[in-house]
Amino acid sequence: MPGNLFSLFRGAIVDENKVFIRTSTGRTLTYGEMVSLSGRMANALVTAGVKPGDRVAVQVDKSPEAIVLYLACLRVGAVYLPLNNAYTLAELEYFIGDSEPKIFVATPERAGTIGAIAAKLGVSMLETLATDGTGSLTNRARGLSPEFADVPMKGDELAAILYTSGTTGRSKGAMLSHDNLASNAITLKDLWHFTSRDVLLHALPIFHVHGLFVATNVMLAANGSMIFLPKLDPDDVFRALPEATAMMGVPTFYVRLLQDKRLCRETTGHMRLFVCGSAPLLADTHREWSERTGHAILERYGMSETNMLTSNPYDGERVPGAVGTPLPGVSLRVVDPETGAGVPHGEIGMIEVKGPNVFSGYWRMPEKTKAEFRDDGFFITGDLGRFDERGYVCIVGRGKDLIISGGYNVYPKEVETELDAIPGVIESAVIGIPHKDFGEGVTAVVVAKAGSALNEASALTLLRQRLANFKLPKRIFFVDDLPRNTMGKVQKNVLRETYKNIYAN
Ligand code: MLC
Ligand code: AMP
Repeated sequence: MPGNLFSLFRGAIVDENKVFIRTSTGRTLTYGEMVSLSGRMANALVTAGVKPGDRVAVQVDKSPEAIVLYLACLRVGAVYLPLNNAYTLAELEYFIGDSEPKIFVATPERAGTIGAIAAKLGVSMLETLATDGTGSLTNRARGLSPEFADVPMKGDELAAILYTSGTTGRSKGAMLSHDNLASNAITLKDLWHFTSRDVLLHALPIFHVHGLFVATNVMLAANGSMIFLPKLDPDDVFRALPEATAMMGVPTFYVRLLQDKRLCRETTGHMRLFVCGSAPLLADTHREWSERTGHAILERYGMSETNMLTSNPYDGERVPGAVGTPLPGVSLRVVDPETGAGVPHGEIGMIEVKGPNVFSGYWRMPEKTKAEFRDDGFFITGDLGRFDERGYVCIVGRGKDLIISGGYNVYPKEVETELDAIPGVIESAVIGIPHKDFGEGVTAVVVAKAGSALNEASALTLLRQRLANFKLPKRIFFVDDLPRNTMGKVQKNVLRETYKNIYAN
């Protein structure tokens, strides 16, 4: 492994003049410019007092400079901490308090409000970065030298922290090392045949594993190019397809593009690979995509804590409804969730994993870390699956109370806690209901006090101030009682059955 991950990316550059990122507005950043700008930005971070191990929290819009900031953090040895730009101030307050960043980088529009919270929590530095690359951070970097001696890192030192929500409602920071990220970048580049001739159509957000560590790191390791779209806009996608060779997306991308008449063999004729992950891809969507385009989507499986774990083959059968075989170097076993003993081949159990890609633990949560690792070092994913007759892994459900909506994780407990805090609410239950666009739709069932004037609209208005938009229930139903079993536990399965068809059309 390369020590500092940046040295892997630098070593992969065969052509400095090659475009690394081109935006939908036509701005470009070459590999040579990426190296010099990240050097300047690394110098800017150091002059701002950032030291190896310091956290750099970032909530900005998608831009080439945001990626450069990530790379500058690697070069400095700082810990990059990207935050979803849908997070509310209430959510940010928790992340800032928990991670204690040295510096917070925000969009110019949010700098005022975030600055006030950050200052209250002891973060002395606030910098800005806008989508067009302007802002106090790039101003600071402009006059500085492009030369920067990358800080040597031990492979197990931290490169990034990714917050993922938890079953208790408290988000946990997954600590990822330089080696964790390097191993996946190298493996996936090779497995999916990425080279410097590739152009990746990149419409994902860059604050999660998929858009940052899978898409961007793989392209960096391949010295390939990316077309950066701010979001999944079908018009932008069809404009970019003739120049692209590959795309990575969540199932909602594929579901939405299938609804577009332009999707056919001709419009996808320049592509060599479509990758999907972050949520289950329906076998029907896989089949329909093959029929319309002639391309079999390559589905893979991973998570924030582990990066990628399995993949369907590049050459070979890509099976609808299966996530493929464990990546080289990854050990994956299926066990009885209670005892931890292996289940017979083909039977369903808890998926546990081990490998160079697996994180070292949750930031400042040793108890949580201990609870989610077995004594022999295997990480308990919380996903239920089985091996099929080909040796492919099939994910059949989750042992964790988690909803995945449009590729984003939503833990019911977090939404329930916010609902229960609303005056007039006695209790609530939040469930995921099949949704044709988002895969699962966050749905709340609420018991209100007699005479309360609370309704769906007023509850949503209150929630909107507290929770990121993708966590908001698509529907809230008011009932007299929640169904309970003899132990007094809410029967979410009964609720799921009651509301199962509400998003069918
Ligand atoms: C947006 N909205 C969502 C949503 N995204 N609602 C539920 N789930 C989502 N994921 C809501 C907004 O609140 C808004 O509601 C309305 O939809 C339109 O907002 P938008 O911003 O225009 O959304 P859109 O561009 O349509 O985005 C949908 C999406 C996007 C699915 C394209 O969410 C997306 O890019 N998801 C990818 C997430 C991702 O990268 N996951 C990877 C995690 S890593 P209103 O009411 O305000 O109109 C991981 C590991 C791994 O999981 O294995 O990869
Ligand atoms: P996150 O914590 O956001 O990284 O989400 C990780 C979770 O997404 C995993 O634990 C799985 O439940 C789910 N996931 C990722 N990829 C797939 C896939 N291809 N099929 C089914 N679930 C997936």
